[in-house]
Formats: sequence, C-alpha cells, structure tokens
Amino acid sequence: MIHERYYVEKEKQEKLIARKNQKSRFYNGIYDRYEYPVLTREHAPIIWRYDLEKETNPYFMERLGINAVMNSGAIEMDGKFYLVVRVEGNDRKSFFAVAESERGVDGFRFWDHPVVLPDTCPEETNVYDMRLTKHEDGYIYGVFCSESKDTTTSDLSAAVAQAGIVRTKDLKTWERLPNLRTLRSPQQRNVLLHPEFVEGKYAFYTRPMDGFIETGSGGGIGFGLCDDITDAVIDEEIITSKRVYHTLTEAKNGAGAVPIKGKKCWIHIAHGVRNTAAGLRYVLYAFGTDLKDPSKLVAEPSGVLLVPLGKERVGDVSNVVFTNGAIARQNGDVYIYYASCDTRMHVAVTTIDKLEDYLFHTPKDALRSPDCVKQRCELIDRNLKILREKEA
Ligand code: M1P
Repeated sequence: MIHERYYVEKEKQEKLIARKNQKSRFYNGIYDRYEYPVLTREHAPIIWRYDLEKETNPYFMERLGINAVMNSGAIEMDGKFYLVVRVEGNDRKSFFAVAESERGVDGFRFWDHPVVLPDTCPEETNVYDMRLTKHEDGYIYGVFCSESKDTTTSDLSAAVAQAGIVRTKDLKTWERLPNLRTLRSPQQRNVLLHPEFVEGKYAFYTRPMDGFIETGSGGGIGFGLCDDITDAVIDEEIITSKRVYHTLTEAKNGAGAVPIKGKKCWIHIAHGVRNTAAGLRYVLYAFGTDLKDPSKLVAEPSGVLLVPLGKERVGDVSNVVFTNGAIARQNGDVYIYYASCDTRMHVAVTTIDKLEDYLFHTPKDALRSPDCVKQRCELIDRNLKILREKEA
C-alpha cells in the first residue's frame, strides 16, 4: 500500500515544478537574471528518495536523500532544453541525471532514472560536472571529472582528477570512451570538447594542474588537439586564458560552458577563482577566441561577468557560482545555466549580440589601480560632456 504522505509530497513538488519563473529586478544590460532557481534538490523525484510502501516505510522517511543539484551540462534538442545535472546524494557521491524543460527558465523535470554510465573504471569513486558538446562528427559528447583516490600517498583525502569521456545520440544510451590523457599534466578538471574539428582534429580545453585542488604551476585554461577521440591523448597544451596576479583568475580558472559560435568570435564563459579571508571565491568571466583558431584570444574584457548575489551566496560551498553549460538558440538567445554554492541551479538569459558587445566593448583590465582610475575617469569625462551638451 502506498503511504498517504506520498500524495502530499507529490502535490508540493508538482506545484514547485509548475511555478512560473520571472526576470528579477537585477539590471546590468548584459543579461537578465531570474527570480527562482531552475532546479533545487526539492525537484529530485520522490521515487529516487523514498520507499513509497507503507509497510516497509511506516514513517515515510527519506531513505536515499539528495543533498544538492548543481553544475549541469546543457543542450537543446528538438526545441527542448535539457540539463545533464550533477546530483549529489546525501552520501556525497555525485551522479548525472537529465532534466528537461519546454521554456528553459522554469518547468524543469527530472527523468525517472539517472544516467547509468558504463562502469569501466573500477578505481573511479566519484563523477561530476559534465560538459555536453554537440560535435560536428554527429555525436553528443559528455566530458566530466572522474575522481579516484590517490593511492600513492597516506593522505586519506588525497585524490586524482581525470577527464572522463562518454558519447550519446539521445542522452539515453551512453558509450564510455577511455579517459583523456594529457602527457604534461598529472591531473585534469574542467575539461571540455570544442564542437568543431580544428586542423582536422578533436580539440579540448583543459586545465593543467599539479594537484587535486591547487593548480600550482598550471597557467590557466589549456587547449590541445588529439587525433583519435576513442583513445584521446594530448601531448601539448597551450594556455589560452591565463591566470593573472590580482585579477579574478589569480588562484585558478577553468573552462565553463562549451564555447558558443558568435559572429566575431567563439564566446567562452568560464570561472575564475581568487582566495579571500572567507575562503575561495568563484565567479564567472568571459573571453573571446578566434573563429579559425579557437586557442587564440581576441577579446578579454576585464572583471566579472556574473557573481553570486543575495541568496545565491549561501550554500554548501558559499561564495561560488559555477557554469558548465549554456544553450545558444537559433534566434541568438543564450541561456547560461549556473549553479550557486554547489547547491542549486539558476539561469541567466542574454543574446549572442549582447555577449559580443560585452566582449569587444568592455575595457581590458588595466592591471594597476592608477591605470584603472584613469580608465574610469575617461568614462566619467565622456559622460559628463554628453550630459553638459544635452543641458546646453
Ligand atoms: O566548489 C567549487 C567548484 O570547485 C571545483 O572547481 P575547480 O576545479 O575550478 O576548483 C569543482 O569541483 C566544481 O565542481 C565546484 O563547483
């Protein structure tokens, strides 16, 4: 017999999924933010969490709780919005699950079953943060972090991060390929596949790092080519978006959403990290690379694109926004899906035109306070002149 509490919880959840989202009052001209998160742990299906049978679950207790839903790959298929969500159980292990929506800003509903990846890596303990690439070879690739215990040290929490690769055509059946190997970097996280061949090869954005947490000598977001996706090896990574002292990328940075093909450049939305007295602060930033050579920077606006605001600042890992998925539609609209504090998912909506305007018309970082003041005074003087002319 089904426990009566199930119907109460189901009704609550249906109301949550049906709730319409609307633009918030936030304004910066670059994108619109939305009032509500698009996915929270309350969206996780009840059948994932509870045993519905009254006899075996008389108190209707959560048996397998969900702690957070976050860092999601994103893709559009047949006009619908799909997120491949990182779902974290109460046991701290993450897995992937598909949620779909008609509108992209609300109405996201999880499929009944999580993604069942082929279990081909016995040492793998955790998987997370899948980037979804609709590649010109016809497959949808998912590149994600495959984490294993570091058995070469007695440190119990030491881990190794590698880039796992899967491919699919429908988000239902997944083929696992061997993990990416980068010959010059022992660890990799935040790796993603470029959607087009470059010089006839598969192109990856990487993040060379010395350790599991610290990037160490890793200079920023890397870029490398490989011949064979079924045995992906990159021997040389060049750095595209560099880490720079006293900027938002000082501690580390990492590729985020799969680059969007604009009219003038590939549009990249990435994350940058700096250290503070309150711990690491993760923000989003953007840069543009050459349409023919996506490793070459052509636009590097200064400062942050998106930071955690208000309630977004609080969660399991506070002061974090993180993206690994955006959807660019045929009409030029762009939906940037981002997680706050490793806890929940949000959306910010803009257009390719706006992003390119932002990339090419936001001044570059002047890198020193006196030069930044000069930059700002130039803007102020131009504005004062316009205002005076209007008054005259
Ligand atoms: O906790 C913030 C983020 O930390 C990691 O990102 P990075 O490798 O750049 O430090 C990732 O584990 C990510 O999942 C997480 O959101």
